[in-house]
Amino acid sequence: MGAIPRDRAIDSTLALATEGYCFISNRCDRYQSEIFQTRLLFEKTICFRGEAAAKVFYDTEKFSRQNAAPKRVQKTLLGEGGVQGLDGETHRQRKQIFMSLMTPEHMAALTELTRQQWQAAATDWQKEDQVVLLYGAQTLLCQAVCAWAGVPLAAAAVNQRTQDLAAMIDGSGGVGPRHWRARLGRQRSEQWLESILAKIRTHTLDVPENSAAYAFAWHRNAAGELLDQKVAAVDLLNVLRPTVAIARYITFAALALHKYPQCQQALRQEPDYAKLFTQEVRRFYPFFPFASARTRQAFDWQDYHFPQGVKVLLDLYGTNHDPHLWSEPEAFQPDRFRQWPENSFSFIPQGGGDHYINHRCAGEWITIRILEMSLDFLVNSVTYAVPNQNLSINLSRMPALPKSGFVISRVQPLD
Ligand code: HEM
Ligand code: MYR
Repeated sequence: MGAIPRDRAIDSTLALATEGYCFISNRCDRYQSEIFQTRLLFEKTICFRGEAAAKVFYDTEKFSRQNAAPKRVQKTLLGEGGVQGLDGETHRQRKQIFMSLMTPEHMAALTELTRQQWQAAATDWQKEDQVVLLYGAQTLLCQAVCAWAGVPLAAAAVNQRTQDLAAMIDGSGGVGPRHWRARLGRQRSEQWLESILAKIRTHTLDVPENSAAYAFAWHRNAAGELLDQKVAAVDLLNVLRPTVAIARYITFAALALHKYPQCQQALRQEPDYAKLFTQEVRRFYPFFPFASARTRQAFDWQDYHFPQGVKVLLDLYGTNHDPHLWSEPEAFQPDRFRQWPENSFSFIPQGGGDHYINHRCAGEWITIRILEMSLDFLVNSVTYAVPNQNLSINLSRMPALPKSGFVISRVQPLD
């Protein structure tokens, strides 16, 4: 057995805060090893990256998600009692509720609702001097996903609801005010959804049978029991919040269109180019840094021993930028996906493995569809200018964004 290389510092939490998305890769490079052990939040933690690491990380015999995410991330981004912390059969059944929403027809309905919102937004934006694309996209996605999910959203409430959902995402890796805004956003959002679920359950609100609100209100477990109302709210929120998070990918996509204008030409000329471009946006830009789990029992993997109950981080960003897997990983090249053999363990922006059995993102397919649709809209249905602004991305801030949120001006919808 080899020893897992050890990070020199007593605790590396501060280094994680300053190195952000590069924290794991920096140490892999430093120790010439795809795996190392460190201490984060005063807990021994094994970090690794790459295809082989992802394969073992998604072996459900070896890893558990119980008590895997830090409390502060549960209080903000994830919530407590939701699908992300479940294992085994309980996880599979809860995950199925999400996956049952992902039929091609139902996903197409969300894409269409989103297109309509884009159209309405672009018409409004004509009257504005400038629009921050991140905020605009968040708002239109919030409206589209609420309509899709059967969650009533009054026009007067759109801004507050959007801000609360966005705060949970933006504050997930933050401390101080960012963290507290995220907590408040979660508290208000959970209360809101609990009251909607209560109305559905008492038949004072009617929602379509194929909607997410209906699915979480009426799901029964093997014993015939409904979900606890708070847990149902947490998981309904697990549909709304991440759909609003797609605005961040849209912002990165707009940045890529601006930085690599030759891609605009390709997007107009080649119908399939949007697919390649979307994949490269998801590979290249920093979003979800790493996934966390705990070992169920002790086991040996490759040359290394993993003790029972140890915290393990799989580097999602680092695997997508792994020089062993990607040529010129720091170059934005949609064409690399032309001959790309589908692989659930080397390209993992939204987790790896199987969508039904593992914790891989339930919304990956709708993320791709909405991104492709939004790209098409930005390239073919609207014109805009990009004024001077700070577009730099700070990789030590998690989650990351272009600093300005991508400001656009002179928005003009095309007929
Ligand atoms: C899980 C990323 C959009 C619903 C995840 C995971 C990641 C991720 C990294 C965890 C993988 C793991 O733990 O192994 C993203 C990113 C998105 C996005 C970057 C871009 C906006 C969405 C959307 C939905 C969604 C639109 C809507 C349904 C979920 C759910 C889980 C999840 C329910 C938990 C799955 C489970 O624990 O089994 N996502 N996601 N996500 N995502 Fe997403
Ligand atoms: C979602 O809302 O579930 C989808 C996207 C959220 C991405 C947030 C990125 C997380 C930043 C740091 C958290 C540390 C995770 C252990």
